[in-house]
Amino acid sequence: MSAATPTPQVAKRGMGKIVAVVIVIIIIVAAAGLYYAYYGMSKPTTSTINIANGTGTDQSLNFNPSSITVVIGRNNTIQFANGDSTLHTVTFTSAPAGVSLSSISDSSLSAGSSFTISLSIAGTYQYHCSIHSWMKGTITVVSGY
Ligand SMILES: [Cu+2]
Repeated sequence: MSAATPTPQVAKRGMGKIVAVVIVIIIIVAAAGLYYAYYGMSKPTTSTINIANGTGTDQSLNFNPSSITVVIGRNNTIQFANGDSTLHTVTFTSAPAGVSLSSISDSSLSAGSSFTISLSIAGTYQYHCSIHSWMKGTITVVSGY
């Protein structure tokens, strides 16, 4: 009679350890999920529009990409990077109501330099380089999901 008593207690201690391990695993998975939700998906990133070397003389080249869609709060900070050996401009010709075209344009983007804008009003933006007539681009800004 008395010898049978210890067996259930040992089994209970074993279960307690398994439950503890499962809880720790759940906490680790939840923490990893939160980490990726915050840093992996929500962290805003910059969209880059490149001007490749030679764009100022080769009419088959253009702003790259010449057409992009960005999402407010996610990637609506846009950097224009002049990788060419000559001066370009980023001159906006149309934008949604309330946006000042001159405030988002750069009339003198020198070789090797870049400039950055943030477009926070949804709509279609069109721009070109005032020096090279074949250089034209469109940016579509949409609301975050
Ligand atoms: Cu140009």
